[in-house]
Amino acid sequence: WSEPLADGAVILRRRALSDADALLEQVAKIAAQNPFHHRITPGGHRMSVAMTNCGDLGWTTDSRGYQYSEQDNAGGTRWPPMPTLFRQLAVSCAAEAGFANFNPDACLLNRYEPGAKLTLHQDKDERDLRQPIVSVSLGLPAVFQFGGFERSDATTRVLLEHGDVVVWGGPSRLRYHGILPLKPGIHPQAGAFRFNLTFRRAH
Ligand code: MD3
Ligand code: FE
Repeated sequence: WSEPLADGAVILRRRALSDADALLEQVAKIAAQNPFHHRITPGGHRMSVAMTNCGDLGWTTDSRGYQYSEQDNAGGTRWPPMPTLFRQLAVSCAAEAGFANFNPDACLLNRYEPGAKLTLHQDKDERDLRQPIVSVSLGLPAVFQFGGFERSDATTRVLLEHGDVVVWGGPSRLRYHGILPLKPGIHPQAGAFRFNLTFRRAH
Protein backbone atom coordinates (compact mmCIF):
# COMPACT_ATOMS: atom_id res chain seq x y z
CA TRP A 1 0.00 0.00 0.00
CA SER A 2 1.15 3.51 -0.67
CA GLU A 3 0.65 6.80 1.10
CA PRO A 4 1.86 10.33 0.51
CA LEU A 5 4.45 11.53 3.06
CA ALA A 6 4.65 15.08 1.74
CA ASP A 7 4.12 16.89 -1.54
CA GLY A 8 6.04 14.78 -4.09
CA ALA A 9 7.07 12.05 -1.61
CA VAL A 10 5.35 8.66 -1.59
CA ILE A 11 6.03 5.68 0.64
CA LEU A 12 5.35 2.27 -0.93
CA ARG A 13 5.25 0.15 2.19
CA ARG A 14 6.77 -3.33 1.81
CA ARG A 15 6.92 -2.88 -1.96
CA ALA A 16 10.34 -4.59 -2.17
CA LEU A 17 9.55 -7.37 0.31
CA SER A 18 9.20 -10.16 -2.25
CA ASP A 19 12.53 -9.14 -3.84
CA ALA A 20 14.35 -8.61 -0.54
CA ASP A 21 16.35 -11.85 -0.44
CA ALA A 22 17.50 -11.39 -4.03
CA LEU A 23 18.36 -7.74 -3.37
CA LEU A 24 20.46 -8.69 -0.34
CA GLU A 25 22.27 -11.33 -2.38
CA GLN A 26 23.20 -8.66 -4.94
CA VAL A 27 24.29 -6.30 -2.16
CA ALA A 28 26.71 -8.99 -0.94
CA LYS A 29 28.08 -9.49 -4.47
CA ILE A 30 28.63 -5.77 -4.95
CA ALA A 31 30.34 -5.50 -1.55
CA ALA A 32 32.62 -8.42 -2.45
CA GLN A 33 33.89 -6.33 -5.40
CA ASN A 34 33.83 -2.83 -3.86
CA PRO A 35 33.68 -3.15 -0.06
CA PHE A 36 31.60 -0.90 2.19
CA HIS A 37 33.82 1.87 3.42
CA HIS A 38 33.48 4.53 6.14
CA ARG A 39 34.32 7.60 4.09
CA ILE A 40 35.88 10.75 5.51
CA THR A 41 33.96 13.98 4.98
CA PRO A 42 35.65 17.19 3.79
CA GLY A 43 35.47 18.30 7.44
CA GLY A 44 37.61 15.31 8.46
CA HIS A 45 34.87 13.23 10.09
CA ARG A 46 34.60 9.47 9.59
CA MET A 47 31.03 8.69 8.58
CA SER A 48 29.27 6.17 10.84
CA VAL A 49 27.40 4.88 7.77
CA ALA A 50 29.53 2.66 5.52
CA MET A 51 28.99 3.15 1.78
CA THR A 52 29.60 1.61 -1.61
CA ASN A 53 27.92 2.07 -5.02
CA CYS A 54 26.90 0.33 -8.19
CA GLY A 55 26.09 1.71 -11.63
CA ASP A 56 27.98 4.06 -13.94
CA LEU A 57 28.45 6.67 -11.23
CA GLY A 58 28.90 6.49 -7.47
CA TRP A 59 28.65 9.06 -4.72
CA THR A 60 31.85 9.55 -2.76
CA THR A 61 33.35 12.01 -0.36
CA ASP A 62 36.91 12.83 0.58
CA SER A 63 38.95 15.88 1.54
CA ARG A 64 38.09 17.57 -1.78
CA GLY A 65 34.35 17.45 -1.25
CA TYR A 66 31.36 15.41 -2.38
CA GLN A 67 31.00 14.18 -5.93
CA TYR A 68 29.71 11.55 -8.30
CA SER A 69 32.56 9.65 -9.82
CA GLU A 70 33.12 6.72 -12.20
CA GLN A 71 35.83 5.47 -9.86
CA ASP A 72 35.81 4.24 -6.29
CA ASN A 73 38.25 6.55 -4.49
CA ALA A 74 38.80 3.79 -1.92
CA GLY A 75 39.85 1.06 -4.35
CA GLY A 76 40.53 2.92 -7.58
CA THR A 77 38.28 0.64 -9.64
CA ARG A 78 35.01 1.25 -11.48
CA TRP A 79 31.76 0.46 -9.70
CA PRO A 80 30.04 -2.87 -10.39
CA PRO A 81 27.18 -2.60 -12.90
CA MET A 82 23.70 -1.92 -11.55
CA PRO A 83 21.95 -5.31 -11.32
CA THR A 84 18.90 -5.67 -13.59
CA LEU A 85 16.70 -6.39 -10.57
CA PHE A 86 17.81 -3.11 -8.92
CA ARG A 87 17.04 -1.09 -12.04
CA GLN A 88 13.67 -2.75 -12.68
CA LEU A 89 12.54 -2.19 -9.10
CA ALA A 90 13.63 1.46 -9.05
CA VAL A 91 12.07 2.25 -12.43
CA SER A 92 8.75 0.60 -11.61
CA CYS A 93 8.50 2.27 -8.18
CA ALA A 94 9.28 5.67 -9.72
CA ALA A 95 6.56 5.06 -12.33
CA GLU A 96 4.05 4.13 -9.61
CA ALA A 97 4.81 7.44 -7.94
CA GLY A 98 4.26 9.36 -11.18
CA PHE A 99 7.81 9.60 -12.58
CA ALA A 100 7.53 7.85 -15.94
CA ASN A 101 11.01 8.34 -17.39
CA PHE A 102 13.31 7.69 -14.47
CA ASN A 103 16.63 6.29 -15.72
CA PRO A 104 19.06 5.97 -12.78
CA ASP A 105 22.80 6.04 -13.49
CA ALA A 106 23.87 5.75 -9.82
CA CYS A 107 22.94 3.57 -6.88
CA LEU A 108 24.38 4.42 -3.46
CA LEU A 109 24.40 1.55 -0.95
CA ASN A 110 24.41 2.62 2.70
CA ARG A 111 25.11 0.16 5.52
CA TYR A 112 24.12 1.08 9.08
CA GLU A 113 25.45 -0.71 12.15
CA PRO A 114 24.02 -0.07 15.62
CA GLY A 115 24.53 3.59 16.51
CA ALA A 116 25.14 4.66 12.90
CA LYS A 117 23.22 7.76 11.83
CA LEU A 118 22.93 10.31 9.08
CA THR A 119 22.52 13.87 10.27
CA LEU A 120 20.04 16.20 8.59
CA HIS A 121 21.18 17.06 5.06
CA GLN A 122 19.91 17.87 1.58
CA ASP A 123 20.71 15.79 -1.52
CA LYS A 124 21.75 18.29 -4.16
CA ASP A 125 24.84 16.84 -5.84
CA GLU A 126 22.70 15.58 -8.75
CA ARG A 127 22.53 17.69 -11.88
CA ASP A 128 18.80 17.57 -12.55
CA LEU A 129 16.85 18.03 -9.35
CA ARG A 130 13.59 17.40 -11.23
CA GLN A 131 14.58 13.71 -11.23
CA PRO A 132 13.37 11.81 -8.16
CA ILE A 133 15.37 9.62 -5.77
CA VAL A 134 14.07 6.12 -5.06
CA SER A 135 15.10 4.61 -1.73
CA VAL A 136 14.80 0.95 -0.66
CA SER A 137 15.21 -0.07 2.99
CA LEU A 138 16.39 -3.58 3.96
CA GLY A 139 17.21 -5.21 7.28
CA LEU A 140 16.83 -3.54 10.68
CA PRO A 141 14.24 -0.75 10.98
CA ALA A 142 15.32 2.87 11.29
CA VAL A 143 13.69 6.13 12.23
CA PHE A 144 13.77 8.50 9.29
CA GLN A 145 13.45 12.24 9.91
CA PHE A 146 12.26 14.67 7.34
CA GLY A 147 12.07 18.36 7.66
CA GLY A 148 11.60 21.41 5.52
CA PHE A 149 13.82 23.45 3.26
CA GLU A 150 15.96 24.91 6.04
CA ARG A 151 17.96 22.90 8.52
CA SER A 152 16.17 24.53 11.45
CA ASP A 153 12.65 23.62 10.21
CA ALA A 154 10.57 21.21 12.30
CA THR A 155 10.95 17.50 11.45
CA THR A 156 8.56 14.56 11.23
CA ARG A 157 9.56 10.97 12.03
CA VAL A 158 8.71 7.88 9.99
CA LEU A 159 9.77 4.29 10.69
CA LEU A 160 11.35 2.69 7.62
CA GLU A 161 11.24 -1.10 7.65
CA HIS A 162 12.53 -4.06 5.64
CA GLY A 163 11.11 -3.83 2.11
CA ASP A 164 9.84 -0.24 2.32
CA VAL A 165 10.38 1.94 -0.75
CA VAL A 166 10.16 5.74 -0.78
CA VAL A 167 10.09 7.91 -3.89
CA TRP A 168 11.22 11.50 -3.34
CA GLY A 169 10.47 13.98 -6.05
CA GLY A 170 8.89 17.27 -6.86
CA PRO A 171 8.93 19.79 -4.03
CA SER A 172 10.15 17.13 -1.55
CA ARG A 173 13.38 16.58 -3.44
CA LEU A 174 15.18 19.34 -1.52
CA ARG A 175 13.80 18.68 1.94
CA TYR A 176 16.25 18.15 4.77
CA HIS A 177 16.29 14.54 5.95
CA GLY A 178 18.29 12.15 8.11
CA ILE A 179 18.37 8.85 9.98
CA LEU A 180 18.43 8.61 13.81
CA PRO A 181 21.04 6.31 15.42
CA LEU A 182 20.23 2.69 14.55
CA LYS A 183 18.99 0.57 17.42
CA PRO A 184 20.86 -2.74 17.84
CA GLY A 185 19.09 -5.90 16.73
CA ILE A 186 19.30 -8.96 14.55
CA HIS A 187 17.29 -9.12 11.37
CA PRO A 188 16.60 -12.64 10.05
CA GLN A 189 17.76 -11.79 6.51
CA ALA A 190 20.27 -8.97 7.07
CA GLY A 191 21.81 -9.74 10.45
CA ALA A 192 22.97 -6.80 12.57
CA PHE A 193 22.61 -4.20 9.80
CA ARG A 194 20.28 -1.91 7.97
CA PHE A 195 20.94 -1.42 4.27
CA ASN A 196 19.53 1.41 2.21
CA LEU A 197 19.74 1.59 -1.57
CA THR A 198 19.18 4.99 -3.20
CA PHE A 199 18.71 5.22 -6.96
CA ARG A 200 19.59 8.50 -8.59
CA ARG A 201 20.06 10.23 -11.91
CA ALA A 202 23.36 11.91 -11.10
CA HIS A 203 24.50 13.28 -14.48
C1 MD3 B 1 14.44 12.95 0.99
N1 MD3 B 1 19.84 8.07 2.88
O1 MD3 B 1 21.75 8.44 1.04
S1 MD3 B 1 16.84 7.27 2.29
C2 MD3 B 1 21.13 9.46 1.43
O2 MD3 B 1 18.17 5.72 4.80
C3 MD3 B 1 20.10 9.30 2.46
O3 MD3 B 1 20.19 5.80 4.10
C4 MD3 B 1 18.94 7.77 3.96
O4 MD3 B 1 19.56 10.26 2.90
C5 MD3 B 1 19.10 6.31 4.31
O5 MD3 B 1 21.31 10.58 0.97
C6 MD3 B 1 17.55 8.11 3.67
C7 MD3 B 1 15.52 8.33 1.98
C8 MD3 B 1 15.83 9.57 1.21
C9 MD3 B 1 16.77 9.61 0.22
C10 MD3 B 1 16.94 10.76 -0.51
C11 MD3 B 1 16.16 11.89 -0.27
C12 MD3 B 1 15.07 10.67 1.46
C13 MD3 B 1 15.22 11.84 0.75
C14 MD3 B 1 16.28 13.07 -1.02
C15 MD3 B 1 15.47 14.14 -0.77
C16 MD3 B 1 14.55 14.09 0.25
FE1 FE C 1 20.03 11.99 1.61
